[in-house]
Amino acid sequence: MIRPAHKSLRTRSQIIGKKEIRLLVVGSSGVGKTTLCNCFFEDHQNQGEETREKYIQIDNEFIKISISDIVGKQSFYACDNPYDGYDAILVMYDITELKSFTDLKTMWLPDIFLYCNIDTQIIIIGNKKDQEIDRIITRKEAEQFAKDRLCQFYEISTEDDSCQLLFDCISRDFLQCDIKIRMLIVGDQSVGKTTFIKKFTLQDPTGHDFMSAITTRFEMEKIKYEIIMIDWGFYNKLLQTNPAISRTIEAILIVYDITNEESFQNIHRKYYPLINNKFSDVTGVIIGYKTDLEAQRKITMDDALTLTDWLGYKYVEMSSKDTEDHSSIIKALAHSIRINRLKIEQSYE
Ligand SMILES: Nc1nc2c(ncn2[C@@H]2O[C@H](COP(=O)(O)OP(=O)(O)OP(=O)(O)O)[C@@H](O)[C@H]2O)c(=O)[nH]1
Ligand SMILES: [Mg+2]
Repeated sequence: MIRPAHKSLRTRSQIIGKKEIRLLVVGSSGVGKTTLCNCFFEDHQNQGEETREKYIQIDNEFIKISISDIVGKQSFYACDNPYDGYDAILVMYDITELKSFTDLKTMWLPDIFLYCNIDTQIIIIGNKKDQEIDRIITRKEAEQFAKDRLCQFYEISTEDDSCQLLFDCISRDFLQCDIKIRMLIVGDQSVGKTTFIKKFTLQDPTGHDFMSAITTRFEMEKIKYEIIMIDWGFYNKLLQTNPAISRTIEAILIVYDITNEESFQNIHRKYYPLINNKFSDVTGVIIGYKTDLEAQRKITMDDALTLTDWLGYKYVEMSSKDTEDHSSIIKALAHSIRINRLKIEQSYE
């Protein structure tokens, strides 16, 4: 019986300036887990050992990579939560074996979504791409499958150098960020959510069909942050493929238009009940948008503050016409989430 993951269980090495990456490789029998580990450790005799470590050099930095292979299901499930404490979980299937992909969909991923730490990167890996002739799972299908679940995706073969490349990509990715935070943005149509994301990320989300998660990175006090901003429409889509998605969201931004009364009423009529039911201890921020249209303002600052105080959320007002970008609010949020994580970590020590 796996111990249910508490939201506060997080990967320790994700906290700050890590020099160690902890990986777990899972997947059905015969997909190539042990071969992949042996390939990385350049030890082709090993029949499987729980955890092995190796230092690799990326640019001028040495980082320790530790990889845990599942050796026997009994010992794997004997611990409280076998998915706890990893920076990334590599979920493997064999591109020539349908059952290994079905197992990944129905067995491995649902468990991982439910029990892994909230900032663990889940990486789907299709192995044995050298056996193209026997391929059953197309690259396109698996790639889309991973994308719809916010997972990374690689196809490899342990017979060529693609597995070394895989570890190189994973390491570089981790060196680029110390902390990953998922935020959800909600609000009525046309209140300015897309514009807000655009101003903040300096990217154009319209190209993403508005059903998207947009990733942006910044550095603050020498800490590298990665923010994954998820739109409400995409969140509902994610919910179908990963019912445990809500536990990975640490902040919610509710946007309304100060000239549109209904968009304000919907905060407590529509969005607050949804959030209150589905998310626990998220940081909430309400954003009064379009302040450049002061003459048409319907919601006074006092009305907004009364509501936000009552809900226990922070309140800010802004406009897309503001000269600075919108990063200050996101940076303040990210900072308070990091402090909160540190407090939780300390309480575990
Ligand atoms: N053609 C090909 N064969 C591979 C590849 N990777 C692994 N294999 C073979 O697949 C078989 C199973 O590999 P293992 O690494 O033992 O699989 P595993 O996932 O560790 O399996 P269990 O430990 O039983 O769960 C072995 O015969 C490997 O040689 C690959 O990329 N291409
Ligand atoms: Mg094995």
